[in-house]
Amino acid sequence: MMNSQALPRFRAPLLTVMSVLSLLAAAPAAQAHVSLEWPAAFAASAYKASFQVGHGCSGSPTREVTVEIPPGVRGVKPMPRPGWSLAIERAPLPRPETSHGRTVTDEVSRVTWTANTPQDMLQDAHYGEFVLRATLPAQEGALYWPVRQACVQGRYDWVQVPGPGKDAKGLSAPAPRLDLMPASGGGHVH
Ligand SMILES: [Cu+2]
Repeated sequence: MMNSQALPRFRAPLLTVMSVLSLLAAAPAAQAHVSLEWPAAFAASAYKASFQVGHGCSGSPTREVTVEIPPGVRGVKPMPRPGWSLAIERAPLPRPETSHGRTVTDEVSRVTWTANTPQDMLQDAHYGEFVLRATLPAQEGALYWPVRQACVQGRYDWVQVPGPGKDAKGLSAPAPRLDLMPASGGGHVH
């Protein structure tokens, strides 16, 4: 006989695993344009955001990629790329926060990778990843990461966000989307 008290506890992780699997199954459709390698994560967890760039601008090589950090994302650390310069912009927080016993008043708001020379640029025939690490907000739901891709000729601004209750179908330049699922419990994250 099944213990009725154990059931809800058992059910939640199962649903979570299933929703992760269904999101992962849906991922290949989003691999054109710029998308996140892992499109789902737990709220309030440490997350490695890997932005996948699959093509240039109508054949022109990519020379710069900028990621705008969504509200509530903390502790952003971008991964350097050989041959590319990193620029990190910070902005004041709405109100000061405490992290590791220290008061924090600003946070990374934008990260830009720029190719140092034409040889370092990402050719249209090649595939590239632009990576950062951060702590995700505690609020579950969709989190959009606007990305701007500049090429030698032309650019794409992957910044479109679907309206409430709509999906990204029909958007020509959707912003990469991360689905935050309910946090798996407390814990200390960096
Ligand atoms: Cu595309």
